[in-house]
Amino acid sequence: MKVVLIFPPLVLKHRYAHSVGDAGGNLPPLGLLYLAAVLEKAGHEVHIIDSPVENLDLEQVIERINSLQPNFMGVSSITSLAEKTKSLCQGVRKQFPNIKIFVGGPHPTALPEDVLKETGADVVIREEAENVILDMIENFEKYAQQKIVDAGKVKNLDDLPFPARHLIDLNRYTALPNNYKRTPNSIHVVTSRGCPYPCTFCFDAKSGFRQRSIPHVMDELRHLKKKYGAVEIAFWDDTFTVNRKWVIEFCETMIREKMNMIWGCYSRLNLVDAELLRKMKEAGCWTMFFGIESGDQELLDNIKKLMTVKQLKEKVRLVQSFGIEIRGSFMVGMPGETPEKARKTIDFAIDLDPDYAQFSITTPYPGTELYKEVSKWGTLSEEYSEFHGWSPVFVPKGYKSAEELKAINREAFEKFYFRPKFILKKLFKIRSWTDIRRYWKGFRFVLGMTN
Ligand code: B12
Ligand code: SF4
Repeated sequence: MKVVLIFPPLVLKHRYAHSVGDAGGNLPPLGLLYLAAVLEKAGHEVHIIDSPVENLDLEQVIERINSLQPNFMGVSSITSLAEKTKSLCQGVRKQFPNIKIFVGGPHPTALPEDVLKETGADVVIREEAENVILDMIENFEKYAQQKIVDAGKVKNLDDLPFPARHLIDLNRYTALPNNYKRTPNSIHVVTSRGCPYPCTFCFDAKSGFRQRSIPHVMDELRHLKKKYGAVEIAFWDDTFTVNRKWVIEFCETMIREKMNMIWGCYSRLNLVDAELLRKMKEAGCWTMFFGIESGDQELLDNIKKLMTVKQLKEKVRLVQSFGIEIRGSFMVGMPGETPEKARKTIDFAIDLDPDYAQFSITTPYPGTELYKEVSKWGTLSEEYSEFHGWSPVFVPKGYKSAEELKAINREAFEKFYFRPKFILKKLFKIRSWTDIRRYWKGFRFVLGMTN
């Protein structure tokens, strides 16, 4: 069978709600590449259309489908792309009625009935589709009768083949400027899925943590080094350090095997300590992303952060003492927030002084606890195309308007980045042309966010 798997069109300006220059920040669509690998292993022909990266609009995607004439089309959807997913499915259904259509990804997982109705797809698959995709392609009628299929979670991640990266041009993917050091074409890997924590705004809260074995991950890293010359890896696990013992062993293996790769990861501040950080640094870790969220205890409690402001500060200082760069993520427009409380968060960010800070606007995605209880905290827009983290779709009761929240978001970027201390620190860190290029891109990104 011929299967085409698609990520719908999305331009950078819409994704960030501001003009951010050529910031980069595209990563290979790992979910689709895993599904492709499962199908290819069984002998099916798979094509990937990653519209944002290939700069395709809906018409061009449909032209591509026309030239490919697949038997099946699978579309990946997130909330901000619900409308685009609908137009794509309806357009293809109209022009090519013989193509069987299925959709999946976070948004269809959260609202399967709505997505089924709007898109007119034959099948909506919830959750991790590797569990069912092959059987669905080979026994489609059974699934078409069921319409909504719950694939559940993949229990043993070692059973999965490596993502089919050969189906895309990796050179087209460039990381955000604060996310690479040696080469913009940083390659990303996921060693675990799910997160055991309960943050109310997060789509992956309490999603059942599972991790690959170290030999399985090392095999993938060796393959990436050999085939693509990978010298830098970004681990995009939700929370890389949930299993401390695993991380220590992994680091020891990286050191023992002299992998000579530098890497970064996402983590939680309660899940790092001195010994762990020392090992990570020794094994090549140079940057970590932490959700810090707020400098106000009440706001942290409202989202079930399970940490105190004091703990957050102590742990940030600890990571800084190891010379690992910190990308701190803060939120504005949190449940219970007022502009005064948001300013407390901005001051906290400045006091912590991470290497980079992002101030996203709280977005209660369907499927999250916050989405379910949102009326308790404020008002929510139904304009799904704006659900990407940079538009004030949710206005807490403590704000007069969405405009007021937008202004606080701008203020946060301005106050954090346009500080002489921050600018000087960056200038002193310049070591190469790569640094100059990425700081320039980063500067244009911040300028965009403050306009
Ligand atoms: C890596 C990542 C990115 C990367 C790569 C995105 C990509 N193209 O894959 C980058 C940095 C580019 C990115 C950008 C954005 N992201 Co993002 N991202 C993630 C992250 C952290 C991991 C995704 C991942 O690779 N998981 C591992 C793979 C194996 O799982 P998966 O992608 O979910 O795919 C599985 C299932 O979902 C399903 N599936 C997925 N697609 C399809 C398609 C079909 C047909 C089927 C049947 C099944 C299926 O099967 C897959 C295999 O099990 C998730 C959080 C998370 N843990 O899921 C957020 C997440 C997906 N991102 C999110 C958002 C909001 C965005 C942005 C809009 C943010 C922004 N404004 O910049 C943009 C969108 C632009 C874009 N091109 O995606 C939200 C989506 C929430 C929502 N309901 O909309 C998430 C859930 C994070 C969150 N805030 O909670 N993201
Ligand atoms: S925000 Fe981070 S720690 Fe909290 S549930 Fe989501 S992935 Fe886990």
